[in-house]
Amino acid sequence: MVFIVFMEKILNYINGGLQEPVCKQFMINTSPATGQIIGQIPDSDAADVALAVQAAAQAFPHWSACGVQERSKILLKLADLVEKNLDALAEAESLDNGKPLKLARTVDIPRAVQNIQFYATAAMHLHDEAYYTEPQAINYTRREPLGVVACISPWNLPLYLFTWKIAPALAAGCTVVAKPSEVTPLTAFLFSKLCIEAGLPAGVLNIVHGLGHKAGQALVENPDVEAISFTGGTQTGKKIAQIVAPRFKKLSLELGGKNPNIVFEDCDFEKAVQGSVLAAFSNQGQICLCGSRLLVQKSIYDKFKQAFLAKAAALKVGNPALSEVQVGAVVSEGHYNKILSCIKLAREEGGKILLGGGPVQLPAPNDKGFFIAPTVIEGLSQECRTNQEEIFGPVVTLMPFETEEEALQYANGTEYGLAATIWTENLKRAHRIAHGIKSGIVWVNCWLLRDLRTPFGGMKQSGVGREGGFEALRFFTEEKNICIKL
Ligand code: TXE
Repeated sequence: MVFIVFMEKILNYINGGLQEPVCKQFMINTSPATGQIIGQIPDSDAADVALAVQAAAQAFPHWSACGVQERSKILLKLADLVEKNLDALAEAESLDNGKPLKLARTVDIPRAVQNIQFYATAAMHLHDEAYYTEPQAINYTRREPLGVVACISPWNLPLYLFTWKIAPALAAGCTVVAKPSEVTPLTAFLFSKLCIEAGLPAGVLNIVHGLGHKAGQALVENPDVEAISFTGGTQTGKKIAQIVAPRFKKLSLELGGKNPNIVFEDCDFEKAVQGSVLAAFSNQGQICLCGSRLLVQKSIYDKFKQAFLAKAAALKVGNPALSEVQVGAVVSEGHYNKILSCIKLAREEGGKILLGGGPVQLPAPNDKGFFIAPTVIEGLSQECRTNQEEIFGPVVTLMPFETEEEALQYANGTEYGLAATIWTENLKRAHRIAHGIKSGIVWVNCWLLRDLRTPFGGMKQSGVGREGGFEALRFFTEEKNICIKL
């Protein structure tokens, strides 16, 4: 299949076919790197969600009962098709999101392939428990797929996070209604065409495009949806939790972060600088795992600051299509304005801008794009809003600390608890700090090194539940214990 991504009229994927929304209303989709219109997005509402949920409910008995091998075979075929279309999908992702094409080609799309392959095979290894209740009974526990589930994904890693949710749900035997972000709907649409090509039975996966408060909320509220797997902002997560709590739906929330990146004086200096730049500015800082608070031990603070600034200043901001570009456009005009207002706030709070601090003006065809220079700020207190609130852009703060206790106090001093990175060559210190940090993920001397078998998720306001490995398969299934009297 050859995709033509320019001026794409996106359609919903419901019951195995592509269709316009019931209301026939569309929104425009723009490329953040040029400001140009690149297509139309269905403005779906509760009527489309109802059709999708109905299709998923009809598909559930067969899909859940056909056996894990059958599901695995189709999912692996789908993974192959995504791999075959890697270039076109990467181009679409870069066009839609503003991220460097190279990043989409080497990270986003390959990871989407891995997500599907991983869960297509992992599901075959999910085992049940059995207990011999001597001498009178045998108990065995069956994990049953939940039914119709909702997967709601964000715009920062569109196909990567979309497949990270739907793959375990489908592999576990659930049928899915998915809502990709309205900001970056393109690759999910192209993916729906690949589902048709792969022979995924009608209704097993349904993709409804539209606004969060409209299509998304209708999906969350739908009484026939058994569980919600959501990745996005903490405020949206709270709203969803309020809706589903009285309905006792299962809920997995992957939310924001304000992650500390802690550099000790005994680190491997070059690796720490290199890794910290990557953690700060990858994907324009729009990854919930980005290290946006750089905590550096006082004895090496000045040396580290100079080296970090030099590396960050050398990052090439520009047209995402060019292979030498490392920082592309941020995702939308709204988000661009949000990030700029955060930088303004940092100034008002007394922050000193060491690097960047505003937009980058590029020549045509990117003169109307949303580019922000990698920005480094120092001189702010731990308690100020800039150090407490998620900015989700290419903006980091630098803070010195003296002792381990102080580093831990700063690291844990926000309402978030998603990820942390520690740079030290002292193994005992690495363990001590890793154990003291309240976050779901801790990286030592690396960042974003992922093994899909490991639990992934946040503490505190960063979320509820864990994705990854068998955790996700357990989320999409429910135990039933069967006790047989001998
Ligand atoms: O996310 P939203 P937004 C953070 C980041 C960003 C902020 C807001 O700080 O600045 O969140 O981003 C759907 N019912 N992250 O506004 O709105 C929406 O359509 C059901 C962190 O773009 O949370 C989209 O599909 N669904 C992050 C998805 O939720 C609703 C990734 C996420 O959108 C809904 C992105 C509703 N009421 C942003 N409202 C991460 N953790 O990786 C919205 N949606």
